[in-house]
Amino acid sequence: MIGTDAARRLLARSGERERQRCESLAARVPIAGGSFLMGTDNPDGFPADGEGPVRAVTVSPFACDAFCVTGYRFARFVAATGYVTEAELFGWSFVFHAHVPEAVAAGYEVREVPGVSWWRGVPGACWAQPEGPGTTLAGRLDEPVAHVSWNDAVALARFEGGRLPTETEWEMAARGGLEQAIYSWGDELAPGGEHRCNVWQGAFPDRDAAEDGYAGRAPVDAFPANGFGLYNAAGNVWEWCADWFSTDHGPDRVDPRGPARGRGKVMKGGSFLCHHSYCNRYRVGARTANTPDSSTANCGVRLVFPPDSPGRALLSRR
Ligand SMILES: [Ca+2]
Repeated sequence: MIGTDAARRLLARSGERERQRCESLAARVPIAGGSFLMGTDNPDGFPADGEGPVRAVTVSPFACDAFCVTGYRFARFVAATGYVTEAELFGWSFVFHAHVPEAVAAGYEVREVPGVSWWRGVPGACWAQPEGPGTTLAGRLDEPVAHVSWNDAVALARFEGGRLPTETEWEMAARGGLEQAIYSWGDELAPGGEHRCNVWQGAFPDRDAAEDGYAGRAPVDAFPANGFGLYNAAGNVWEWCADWFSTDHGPDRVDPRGPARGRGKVMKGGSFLCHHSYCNRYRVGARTANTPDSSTANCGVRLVFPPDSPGRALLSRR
């Protein structure tokens, strides 16, 4: 278990500049609400995921984290509450195979995952030890926290007075005011040759060319914001949503909240492991799911808050 003291030590070791930077990465942006066209019928997508049909949905106003929750922010939560994540309770989490340090592979019973050759079940991997025992968030507290389950994300939200976004809220915020664009910045993955998100380049899963500058998680502000001020709504880490996953979107078109029950919770946004050849789910209409107690190295969270909640002012950036 990481515990309160270790989280406090992690925070204490960070320098003043890093602390100030990470504090600024807790900013929120207002989302005015209104109607938008949700989902996609794009044939390059995954219709079996329930990406479509495109439907007009109305959303009430809310405030949204401009950035995914950082390791710093999660450390503050643990330092204040002593919260123990499910990865810690289970004793392991999923780490990308190429990111498992040799010392961890040699010293611990790292498990291969049948049918998913790029994941390893790594003992001790958790939010504060992202690649297993001996690894740390020191010096990278500005990366999105990972290895948090849906249940962990809900606990964090309760502590902060927020909640997880519904899938509809997430998608509206991620679209940034663009109607039916493929990505949260437009229709081109890399307009003018400029990378706009942290995904995979090269031959998956063996060689990450990291042409976007990052192999693994990038700082939460690594690329320009979308039209509503959200950073990294595509790629980097998947983001948990409140809804149970279903491919049947039901009749509700005003603040829909998904089905009453299910097996997996919706995740949006794609991750640093997504690649156009096999998983182009960094498209804003794409979606997937995982069970609420699952944790991986490529899933984090972005919270939402009441529309008039006092958030930290968004600093002028780039
Ligand atoms: Ca990358």
